[in-house]
Formats: sequence, C-alpha cells, structure tokens
Amino acid sequence: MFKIPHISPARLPELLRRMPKAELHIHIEGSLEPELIFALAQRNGVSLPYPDVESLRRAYAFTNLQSFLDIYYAGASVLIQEQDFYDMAWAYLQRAAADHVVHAELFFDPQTHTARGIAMETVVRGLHRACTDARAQLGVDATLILCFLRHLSEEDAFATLEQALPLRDLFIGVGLDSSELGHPPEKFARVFARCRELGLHLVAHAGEEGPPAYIWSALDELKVQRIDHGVQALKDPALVQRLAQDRIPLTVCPFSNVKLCVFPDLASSNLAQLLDAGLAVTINSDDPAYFGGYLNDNFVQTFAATGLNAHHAYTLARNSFEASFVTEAQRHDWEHQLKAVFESFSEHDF
Ligand code: ES4
Ligand code: ZN
Repeated sequence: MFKIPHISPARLPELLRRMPKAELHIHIEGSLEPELIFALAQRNGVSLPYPDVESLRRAYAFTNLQSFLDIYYAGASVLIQEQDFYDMAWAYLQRAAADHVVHAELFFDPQTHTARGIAMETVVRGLHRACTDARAQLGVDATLILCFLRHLSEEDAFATLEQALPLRDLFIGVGLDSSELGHPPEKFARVFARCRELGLHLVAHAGEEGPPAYIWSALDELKVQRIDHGVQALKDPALVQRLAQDRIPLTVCPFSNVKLCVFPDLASSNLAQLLDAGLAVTINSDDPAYFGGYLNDNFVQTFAATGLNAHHAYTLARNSFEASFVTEAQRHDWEHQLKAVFESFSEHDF
C-alpha cells in the first residue's frame, strides 16, 4: 500500500484539482451548455421555447429526475449534424483536460437522436472523432458507452443495438439510463445478454431514485460490471456486502444528487459512508452543464461539505482507474502518475 504523505488541509482543493483522475459517469448530452445550445439552434435553424441563454438557465430548477430529463431531452434537439456532436464532445473534453481528467468514458443516448430522424452514424462518428482528437491534442483518453433509454421498450433497445452494430468498434459498452422508477433493469435482460455475447462492457443506472432491488437486478439479471449512482444501496446491508465482496464500482454524482433532490444538500451526501463500507466509489459529474459544475467542482465542493481528507482523495482517484475499462498496463501508468502527484504535495516541499 502507498503511504500517503501528510498534506495540509489548506492545500486539499489544489490537490483535488491537480490529481489525475478518470470520469466514468458523464452523459455527453448533459455537457451541452446553454450558450452552445443557442449557437447550435441558430446554426441549424431550430427554434427554442426560451428567448435567451439566461431564461433557459433559469429553467434549471429541478424537483426530481423526470423534471430534469424533460428539459435535457429538449436541449438535445439542437443536435443535427455530425459536427454538432463533435463540437459538444470537444467542449467537454477540453474542460476534462483542464480538470486533469486523463480518461473519460462518455455516455451517449442515441435514441434521443434517432427518434428525431438523425442517423446513428452521424451521432457516433461525430462523438468518436472528438475522442480521437482528444487523445492527440489534449492527452485525454476518451471512449464511448451507448446507453439505452429505459422508458422505451426492450424492442426499441434491440433495434438501436442493430443500428449501432456496424459501428461496433467505435464504442466499448452499453448502459441504461433515463427514468428509473417503473422501469426496472430486468426489463432489458435479453438485450443486455446479447450485448454480453458481443463482448461489450455493461453498466446500468440503478439506485439513483430507485430501490436496492433495482441494484440487485442490475447485478443479477443484467450482469453489469459497474452501477451508476447506487447511492440507495446503503438501505440494504446484504447488498452493501455483495457490492464490497465483488468490488462492483459505484459511479456517484454528488452535484446531480443534490440538484435532483436525492439529498437535500452536499453535506447530506452518503459518499463517506459508502467509502467507509469499503465500496469502490468514484466521483463523477453526470450532467455538468445542468447540475452546476464539472468534475473538479464536484470534488472540491463535496470535500468541503463532508470533511473528506487527502486519504479519501487518493482512494477516489485510484478507484476511478480501477473501475475504468482500460488495460492493466494503462491503469498502472495512471496509478503511478497519481502517486507522483501526491508525493509532490508532501509537506516536505515547504
Ligand atoms: C441522467 Cl442524472 C440521470 N439519470 C438517469 N438518466 C440520465 N440521463 C441523463 N442524465
Ligand atoms: Zn447519469
């Protein structure tokens, strides 16, 4: 085990910002800033039900997941051309680079676009080109995870998979997102089984608003490798034991949980309890353009509100690499970089 050097609490925010990290729960459509929504609307001749950026931003007052999703899907309606998808992903990847995100796995929602007559290829090629450029120009390693919308049918998910198969090499896995309550994971058991046969990585949102039973179902029926959110797991001690035993990562999103009223404030986040239970927790931004900040903002403000320390910081960054779908060699390289940054923050430097 790496012995964490003593780091003064005053330097914790700087350390949180500087440490290399992976982001594993970011919906790329949720990175679309109001300014870019308006720019793309103008470029594509799409009319919006808001007169300007400020009035759109004022509408970002959510009461639950569904109240957010309604406005999030409306925002995505300005994405038409391949270049629009590129521009959206590129803007996120530049912010990720500034936050010392060295690896990002980007969720995208193809059904939001194909339902409007946008070709699967337009979506995937635009996003993938941004990922390729990020590696070359920003030093950020970025991959794609295709999410099925759970409020739609499994048949629709199968049709979406079919459309995506010619582009199989451009994404690494599949996920499950959108309205959780009333749409349990087992609704998608057959399509996830097919994705497993195809060698795709599997993740699912579960236990964001939904009960622990949905997390059990994501594990046992879908056989996912990570749980997105999963914060409701603490209600079920047997589930916590299972998650710890199998080292199933939870991609927790603190700003998201507050904005969607899962918790009343950041101080009420159960991140520390999840970490104390020995779970492989990570911190993520979810939909940063809608929830008030990108990854480093989530880290700095959550640490300030909950009193987490440099040990927690190290664990969270290390967990983000452990939970990533990358080669072992790549993971070790980033873990080495992480240690080097912590050592450079040692008190002995003063
Ligand atoms: C989402 Cl926060 C959240 N939960 C479920 N589905 C989503 N899609 C985009 N953001
Ligand atoms: Zn999410």
